[in-house]
Amino acid sequence: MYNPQIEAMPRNELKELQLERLRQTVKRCEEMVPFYRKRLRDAGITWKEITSLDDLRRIPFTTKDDLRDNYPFGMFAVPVREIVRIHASSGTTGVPTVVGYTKNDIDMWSELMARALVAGKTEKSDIVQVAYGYGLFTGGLGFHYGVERLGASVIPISGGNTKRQIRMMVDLGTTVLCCTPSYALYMAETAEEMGIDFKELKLKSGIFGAEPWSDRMREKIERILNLSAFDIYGLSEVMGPGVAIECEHKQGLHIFEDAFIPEIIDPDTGEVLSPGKQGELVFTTLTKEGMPLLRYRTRDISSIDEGECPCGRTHVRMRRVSGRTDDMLIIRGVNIFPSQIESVLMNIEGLSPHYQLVVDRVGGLDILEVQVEVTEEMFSDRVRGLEEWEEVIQSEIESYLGISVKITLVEPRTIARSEGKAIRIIDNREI
Ligand code: DLL
Repeated sequence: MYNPQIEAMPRNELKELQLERLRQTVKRCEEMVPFYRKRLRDAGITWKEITSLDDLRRIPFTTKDDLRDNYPFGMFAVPVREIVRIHASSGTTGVPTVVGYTKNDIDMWSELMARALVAGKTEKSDIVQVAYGYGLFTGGLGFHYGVERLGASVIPISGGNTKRQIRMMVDLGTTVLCCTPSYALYMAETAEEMGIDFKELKLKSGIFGAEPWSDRMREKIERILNLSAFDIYGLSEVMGPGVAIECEHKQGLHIFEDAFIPEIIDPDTGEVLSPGKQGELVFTTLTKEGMPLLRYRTRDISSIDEGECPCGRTHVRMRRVSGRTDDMLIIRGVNIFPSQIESVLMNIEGLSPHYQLVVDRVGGLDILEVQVEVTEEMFSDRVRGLEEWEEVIQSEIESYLGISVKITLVEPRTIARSEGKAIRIIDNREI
């Protein structure tokens, strides 16, 4: 379903298409969504004045709080009777965010997901196991419709029941696995316990996303699961999975620019940053009817690469998301993302990929504890005892981050496994 007419479109044509779609989207927002009508009026702009893509900057940002304030249907740009599907994100802070899709939205989403699957080396002849959760979460159904659109065979197994996942993989000859990277690792561990070697399975591709993961984690997953792993990005507010995906070169994720305009901003000032600079990702949707969004602040940290990609796709790439502005830990003044610690851990040969960060405040001082599970290699290491292992991990992390951390080796299997998004941080500090 690779669509060269769109994915390899010359950039000037792509920009014309974006401008036309942007005008239509702003018009729709202005006419159909009271929230946007007021926002745009207050900012002194109307869709008629959008004559170049640069005019986008005149439009105010939309935030998660705006969606919460308009819960449940206030951001919809069509009457509810035209909405054919509703998803919601659980929202860690209480109020969920609701997203509505028209029939055309589902159609476009399916097409983008089919394109994403092709970028992740999936073909019509493949058997695709969708182990993302089905339900209000967009992962399961988003992938499901994409696989059907592509014409491959989908196993809609959803998340959980890990032994059955492995059985199905063996019995049905799954060739493409779709789940979170942390769940993929959990599956690997379960398969080992079941005496099943991934080298004997037919898996060739894995399409993993919904949470940050590092290149080191990718290497580990590729080695253990014996497949080629692709990073897929998306968020429910903007659509779901399929906003961006890596191609075979794995040098960033191509953003489907016929459907979304990406920007990178300084999260503190809102200033738009130039290509290559790291900041917060912002998206404007270009085709959505049910819930179009103008300059939605994702809180995800990334940067944009406008360089050419040898795959031939002309759509820009975003760097892998390193974390969220709200996941950033500030420990004694130093900003730390869990993914940075993950990269250091994954660089140390023989370590377990299961880790957790615990933050505490003792006597006014923030303490960052990194819990890592002991592995067989550590137990049987004749050169280094466990204490020395702790010291090695500690000095690697400290030299990378520049702050002191506490390392705790914990028994195997004590860090909770995830069948969906992994929880990496336990913050015990009182706010
Ligand atoms: O996680 C959609 C999705 C499903 C994407 C399946 C990929 C695969 P939400 O539950 O709304 O939607 O969570 C969105 O998850 O803002 C990021 O912080 C994070 N996220 C998603 N994909 C990635 C990724 C789905 N590849 C939030 N790398 C986003 C890092 C990711 N973080």
